[in-house]
Amino acid sequence: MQLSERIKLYESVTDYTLSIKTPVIIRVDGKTFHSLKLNKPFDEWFIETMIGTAFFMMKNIQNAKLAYTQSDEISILLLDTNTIETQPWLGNRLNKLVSISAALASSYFTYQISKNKSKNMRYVQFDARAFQLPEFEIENYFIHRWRDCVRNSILAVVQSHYSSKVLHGKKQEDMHELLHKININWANDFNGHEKNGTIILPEEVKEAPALVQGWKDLVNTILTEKEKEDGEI
Ligand SMILES: Nc1nc2c(ncn2[C@@H]2O[C@H](COP(=O)(O)OP(=O)(O)OP(=O)(O)O)[C@@H](O)[C@H]2O)c(=O)[nH]1
Ligand SMILES: [Mg+2]
Repeated sequence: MQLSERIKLYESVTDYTLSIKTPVIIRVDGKTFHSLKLNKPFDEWFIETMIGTAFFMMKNIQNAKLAYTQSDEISILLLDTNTIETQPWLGNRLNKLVSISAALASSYFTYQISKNKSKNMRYVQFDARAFQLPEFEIENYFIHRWRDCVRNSILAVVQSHYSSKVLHGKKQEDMHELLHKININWANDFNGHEKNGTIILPEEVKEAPALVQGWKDLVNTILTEKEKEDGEI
């Protein structure tokens, strides 16, 4: 067997391709972002930069219908179902989906941090995963990430006032109680992104896909590309 043929055979073993016409989720997550020097419990620059990163990814990912960002992660929903001819992004080749997504997020975020004099310059990395879910689980996937957001948000607030010793074994209701004792009301005192994360829609769509309507109403912090350009965030 010719050398070129042989090498192609080795490469092809892990050249996985996802199914066409089946929803794809890509999630990127910042690597060791706990070590970035950020304001506690929430860092406004960081939140804006994560939202900017999500917009940048949406612009560069074909068939991206919605992004959801919370904490240091961004989930993107891709649907190649506009028409029967619609092609999947990068042919749905798994290695390409994850590597290009991680590169988009890492390069954009690194550029932003390099422009901010008050943050230590760092070449940041995002990991990425891509997978498929049946349509009926798409909303459940986003509910699952949103619950993670709410849990982390309450924890971040309570941790900025109480030691880990006091918080050991405490449930979410107990944490709310601890905050009430010091006149903090998580539900009223923090903005939409800080509590629920942010949904980002492409400008030409303006509407979240029907399959996530219930979850969209729970999050209720929604931005379109147009709003970003108008400086509304
Ligand atoms: N201070 C501060 N930290 C934040 C904010 N948003 C996210 N983070 C940090 O980002 C981390 C995200 O959690 P993880 O992704 O599990 O932690 P990680 O350090 O990035 O670790 P890996 O993802 O496993 O590499 C949180 O633990 C926080 O430390 C913020 O607004 N302010
Ligand atoms: Mg992380």
